[in-house]
Amino acid sequence: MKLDLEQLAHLAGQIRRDVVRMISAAGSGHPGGALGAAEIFAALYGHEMHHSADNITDPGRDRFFLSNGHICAAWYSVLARVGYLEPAELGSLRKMGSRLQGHPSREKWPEVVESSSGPLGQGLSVANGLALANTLSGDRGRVYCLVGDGELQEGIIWEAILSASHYGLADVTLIVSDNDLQIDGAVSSVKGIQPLGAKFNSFGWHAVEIDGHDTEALIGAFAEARAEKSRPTAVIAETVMGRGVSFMENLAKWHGACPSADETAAALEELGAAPGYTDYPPLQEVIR
Ligand SMILES: Cc1ncc(C[n+]2csc(CCOP(=O)(O)OP(=O)(O)O)c2C)c(N)n1
Repeated sequence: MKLDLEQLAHLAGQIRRDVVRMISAAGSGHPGGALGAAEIFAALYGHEMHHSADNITDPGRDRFFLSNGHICAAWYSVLARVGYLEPAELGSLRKMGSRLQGHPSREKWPEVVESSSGPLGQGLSVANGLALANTLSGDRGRVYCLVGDGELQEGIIWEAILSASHYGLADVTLIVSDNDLQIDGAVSSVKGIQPLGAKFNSFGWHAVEIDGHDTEALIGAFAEARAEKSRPTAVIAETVMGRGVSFMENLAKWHGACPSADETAAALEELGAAPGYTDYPPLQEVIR
């Protein structure tokens, strides 16, 4: 799927509206990081990754790991928008028995969720393992892993960062949603992790630092990663928690809070929802 920049902007907008509606309907969830990653998901699934909803388990497909599992509302939304599930199913987020658990569950959705996530820091280790297996088997799908910057405060992930460069896993692209906020406030005040670019470079990675809301820059960074043949690439994407909803932007409170009915209506209006917007429109109406 190769959507153009205008279509990707529509897709990112729809992801944001879905995120707000899904979390509001569920009564709980994590809107801040999900809203901040809308362009990342749009660029990955709408342009960069080799994948098809018509052949979900194609062994040569590119793989995606959502290591910061709490922002899964945005992931489920983009999956719906590119054909992996009916948009109406998005309304089942966090419901008993749903495939769309509050943190991605491989048990509930094995064809899509490569590894369950929620406990932070683990995704890159599994992604590395898959990339290594791909290298050994000659099956050359690329591997993408998304993490939050607060997640980089976990020790395990730095071991995985070392492993990826040690094994020369050039097919691994790690995307950091770098919003300087986590559950307890500013990442820089809880436990600083900067300068990230210099850290990744010194750990043997190719680091690219971009505006994570600039879809063209994301596409360019992914192309750079694809051209890199000996080192893994870290795309350090500067993002804004709650992006697109003014009263949520840059506030750690919205890491994991559910908007009230009034806040939901205000957020949807700000995100460009049509008056009386109640359903989950199909893809054709989103990327027209
Ligand atoms: C191992 C582990 N420790 C703590 C938590 C609790 N926790 C959930 S999200 C979060 C903050 C993550 O921050 P960040 O990755 O920056 O995500 P954002 O707030 O930007 O969505 C924490 C500490 C967890 N899920 N796993």
